[in-house]
Amino acid sequence: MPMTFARRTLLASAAALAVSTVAGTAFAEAHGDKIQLRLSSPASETDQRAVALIEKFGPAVADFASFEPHWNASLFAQGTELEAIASGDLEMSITSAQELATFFPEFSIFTAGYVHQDAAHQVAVFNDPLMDPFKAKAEEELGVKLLSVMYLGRRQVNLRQSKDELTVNTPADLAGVNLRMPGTDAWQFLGSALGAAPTPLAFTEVYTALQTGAVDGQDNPLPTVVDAKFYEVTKQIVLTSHLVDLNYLAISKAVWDGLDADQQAAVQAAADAAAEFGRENQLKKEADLVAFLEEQGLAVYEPDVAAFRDAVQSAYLSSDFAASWPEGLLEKINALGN
Ligand code: KDO
Repeated sequence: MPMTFARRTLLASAAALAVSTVAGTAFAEAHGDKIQLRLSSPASETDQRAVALIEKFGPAVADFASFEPHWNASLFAQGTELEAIASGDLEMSITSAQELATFFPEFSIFTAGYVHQDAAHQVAVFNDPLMDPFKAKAEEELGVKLLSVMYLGRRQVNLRQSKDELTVNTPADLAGVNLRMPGTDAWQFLGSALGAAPTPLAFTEVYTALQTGAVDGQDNPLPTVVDAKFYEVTKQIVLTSHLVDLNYLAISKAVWDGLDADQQAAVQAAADAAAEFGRENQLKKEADLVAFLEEQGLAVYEPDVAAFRDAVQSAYLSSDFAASWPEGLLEKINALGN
């Protein structure tokens, strides 16, 4: 997975920008303007990460910042937000390890199936010193500061076919299944590791693709399946729990550096409070939604999860991704879990 020339150039200009825009931020403040914090995300405004940011983050920084979220990828397309922050066109995003891995391949360790064990493990990993070099690299080379880890949930396989047409027990049962995965190498690899034929597609196009049969299925946590109404156009959910998925709440390093110490402390506290609030709500929804989905007529069942775990883990360990993981890091991550 060599980094493209364009991405290397972007990294170089992001590092320069991180220095040059600090003065711009200070200028806005000196004129009594609030600091503009635009956030772009493909999430809907009813997604629990969005609700948490709207209710907990924005109000907590309102004295000095104007938090302006843009949902449903209405400001920047999914996967382009980091570039937008790096080039000074956006202040915040809810980014993913998969997106960061397109710049820094070692982030792929956090995209590997069956590595994170649960929401608490994600937090322990994010707050552990093992994350420091990852955070430093994103700040220094991309101009993006990772503030907090947000819980998206356990990703499950969600298919158009009924269980009678296709019952999934092991990865072999997904052979030939055209599974939509988000559009980066790390996501596509996960789809293949599950045994499926992955197709890249932006999140905002998934509903229509399922409705028209352009894809056979998609993977996301249950709260997303419900929030995005994918249950209206699918018939089964296979509880593979193949990725305990996270997103990072990210802010431009240049904007961060333009804040004074009290403002930085307020932004950090607001980010942590929003992440915690969103995590609690998402966990509650995850626990409650099986019943709702069954009421909607979907079959929801567990496959042979051990078979999926074995196949996915061995696919990663023999991949180019694993070759980019720092020595001993997987063991350290595992040791922070149960
Ligand atoms: C998705 O595209 O399936 C995904 O779940 C990937 C996540 O990293 C994140 O971008 C998420 O979409 C969006 O926030 C929409 O929920």
